[in-house]
Amino acid sequence: MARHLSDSQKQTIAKHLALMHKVVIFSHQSPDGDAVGSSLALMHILQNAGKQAVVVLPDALPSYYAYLEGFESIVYYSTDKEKAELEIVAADHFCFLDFNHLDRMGTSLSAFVQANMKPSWMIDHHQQPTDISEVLFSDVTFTSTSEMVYHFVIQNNWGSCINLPAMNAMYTGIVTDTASFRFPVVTAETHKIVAEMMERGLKHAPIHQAIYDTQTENRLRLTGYALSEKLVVNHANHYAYIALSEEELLRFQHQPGDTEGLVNQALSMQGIQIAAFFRQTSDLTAVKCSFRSKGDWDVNVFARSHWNGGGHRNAAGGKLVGSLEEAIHLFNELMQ
Ligand SMILES: [Mn+2]
Repeated sequence: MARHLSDSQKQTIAKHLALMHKVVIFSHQSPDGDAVGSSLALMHILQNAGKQAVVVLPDALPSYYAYLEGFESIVYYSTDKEKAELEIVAADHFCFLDFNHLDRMGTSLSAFVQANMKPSWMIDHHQQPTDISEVLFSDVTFTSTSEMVYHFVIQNNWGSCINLPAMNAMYTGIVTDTASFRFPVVTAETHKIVAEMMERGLKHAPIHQAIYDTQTENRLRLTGYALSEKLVVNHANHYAYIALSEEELLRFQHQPGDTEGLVNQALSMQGIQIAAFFRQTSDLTAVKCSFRSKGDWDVNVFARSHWNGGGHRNAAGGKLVGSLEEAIHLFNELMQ
């Protein structure tokens, strides 16, 4: 772990930069604000450095990220596989942002990338990275991959390539991964970076508004339903969870991102140390899970050990093949 790139890493990066013409930037499944923010930021910066760059994501993003410049240029493997594969084959360099196992892109995209591997950079702040890239910039002490992209660019002296679209994207990643600067991982340096971006013209208020004040009526009602009807609390063992079936999600015409943050609401209750959110996948074969904790309770280990997932100490996710009832049963059993 290092907050700084080594001299040999910088030399490798400079060598790559001299050779690269066409770059594909990847992030993880169910992309969030940091996934899209770090990816679009690096795309803009590489484009300003005279490179062709495109972002390929495994599946759809919440539509409220449409304010980000370059949003419309993103290629989604789930709906535009052919175009994504053409970009992958034609590229001479890959960047992997905000994830550290190729599996996090899904089995099929991961296999295609591996079969067409190029020199690559991996920039990420999750635990236990795989060492598959020529340049691995991995450090769990950063708030977000977006903050790491800023350091990566400054440490390689391409600061002049950071334009307003790149700053909007990086700020989005920092804000969403820190729940608006509230998590312990936020440092004075995080605020200094934001201050520097504001001096260079970043306007923060419209970004908060676009992310947090543009909920649809359906999303707000789904939140209300989940909290009043579906929240299960075990006060004795200090945990709470919400589980939603596909039928319930359809009733509220669920869109990607609509259930984001529900798990944090469960955790916000007095006396609750661990919160979970479960939702059935649309094909009904599996359950997606999110876990949050307060203090030392390590949900990364919990998600890795039992839920085919991982993440950070206080925020992690996973996926279980099986029914919603099976997931809830397992969770209750593990929490005893
Ligand atoms: Mn992140």
